[in-house]
Amino acid sequence: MTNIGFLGAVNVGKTSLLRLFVDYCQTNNCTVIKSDFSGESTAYDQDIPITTKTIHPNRVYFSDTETHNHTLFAPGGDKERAVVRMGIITISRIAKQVVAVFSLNQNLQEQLEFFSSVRHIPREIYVCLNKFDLVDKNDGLKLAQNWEIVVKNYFSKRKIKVKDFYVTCAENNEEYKVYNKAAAEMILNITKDSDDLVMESDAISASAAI
Ligand SMILES: Nc1nc2c(ncn2[C@@H]2O[C@H](COP(=O)(O)OP(=O)(O)OP(=O)(O)O)[C@@H](O)[C@H]2O)c(=O)[nH]1
Ligand SMILES: [Mg+2]
Repeated sequence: MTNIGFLGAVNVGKTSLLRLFVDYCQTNNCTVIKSDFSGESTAYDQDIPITTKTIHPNRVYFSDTETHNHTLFAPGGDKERAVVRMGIITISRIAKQVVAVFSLNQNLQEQLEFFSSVRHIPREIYVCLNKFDLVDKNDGLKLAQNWEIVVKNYFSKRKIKVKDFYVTCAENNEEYKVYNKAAAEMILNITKDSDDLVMESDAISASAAI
């Protein structure tokens, strides 16, 4: 079984990517065994929900196309809150595969600072440049290419290799369907890289744990 973690600064779209993956599994060749989004907290303004924020890591336990089971975790990105920070530390330690998520319409340096505060990161990771829809009309692909260089350099200084970059849109959007699909397929590609298989009994106990 593989534990996969989405790590990234606040609001970059980690939870949205997780939800998108659940939707994708419903129409494709993978099965969601259990999902838990109870870590999400909603902020209200006069009874009207305005934003949501992840407090405890959200998770999806799923079976891939070859019926190997995996758990995908998305902790919150607000490292200033102790309880959220605890989730980041825990997931960064238990995840065998990490996807570093960036939002193309937020400050890049601040997002890199988030990773500087995460001590334990696997030697090889994947990077997802999300919210492409918000920058597309402003030479978005060029921006993504420039970010790839900066992000790759940042991680290589920490002796971490970026195995692959994915440009994604986690917001369901007809116009960006191909980028939505890329986001979901990224997860399945990553699981293929893992040769750590699950025994049936492990699957049942992990399922019971979430
Ligand atoms: N336009 C657009 N909006 C997005 C995209 N991904 C996420 N969002 C929006 O960005 C906001 C934050 O998304 P979340 O998925 O909650 O971000 P997060 O990284 O999980 O946030 P924390 O867990 O609190 O750090 C929400 O309003 C989403 O609807 C995207 O690709 N495009
Ligand atoms: Mg979240």
